[in-house]
Amino acid sequence: MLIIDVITIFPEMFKDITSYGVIRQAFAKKLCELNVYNLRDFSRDKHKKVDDRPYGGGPGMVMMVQPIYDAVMFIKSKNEGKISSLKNQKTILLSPRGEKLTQATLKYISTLENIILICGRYEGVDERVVELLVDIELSIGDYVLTGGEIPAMVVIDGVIRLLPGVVGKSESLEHESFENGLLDYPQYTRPCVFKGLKVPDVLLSGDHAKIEKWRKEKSLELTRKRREDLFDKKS
Ligand code: 4G1
Repeated sequence: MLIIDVITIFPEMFKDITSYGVIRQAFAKKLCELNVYNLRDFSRDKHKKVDDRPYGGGPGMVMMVQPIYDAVMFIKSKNEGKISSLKNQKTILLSPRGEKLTQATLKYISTLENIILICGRYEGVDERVVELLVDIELSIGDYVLTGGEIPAMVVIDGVIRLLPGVVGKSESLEHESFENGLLDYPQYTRPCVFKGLKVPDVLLSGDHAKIEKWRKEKSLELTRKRREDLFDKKS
């Protein structure tokens, strides 16, 4: 059972993420738990303020350390007794300067008992959050976003499908090619012809050895054309 705790100023953004498809089934089967905390509930300010102006000046606002510190401590004490070892509890900050999220990182996270995801907003968080609380900083990629909430949802989605019992054996084999470091081969379903475009004959041949060879070739060809970085790692 993976316990996922999220700290955000926009908890409503997470309302629906457990309602669809295999993620919904995972929660129905109680293979994981998601708790979303409103950072403002940990503010000590009468206006529930959680951000302030940056020391040294400059544009925008910075998320204050105290509400985040109190939220993490609250979550850790709530989870005491629910987890077998503190080594299996990690506090993760979603941040553009984090290590790039990969399938290998998701696999590692799927072995943990508790992750506490901190979502930044504004210009980011006070550096003492990182110094005092954060075990891992993760980034989903190099582009500018308005907050860490969508990156946190990416981690949640990617990690839940890896939990034992969530995705069946055959469905998980479907993405074996990417886990092998290659892109997926092209897929087709009925009809056999659509607007003059025909499904490749080999897929209708019933020759499973030939089909497998064709798919392998297509995977390699697509990876070489579109993702030279992945292709070079293979050879
Ligand atoms: C400098 C992208 C700033 C963004 C350079 C991927 C982006 C969290 C992520 C930013 C964020 C680059 C992520 C930027 C993210 C504070 C609140 C940080 C939002 C914030 C390339 C804004 N993966 N971005 N800054 O986007 O949190 O995890």
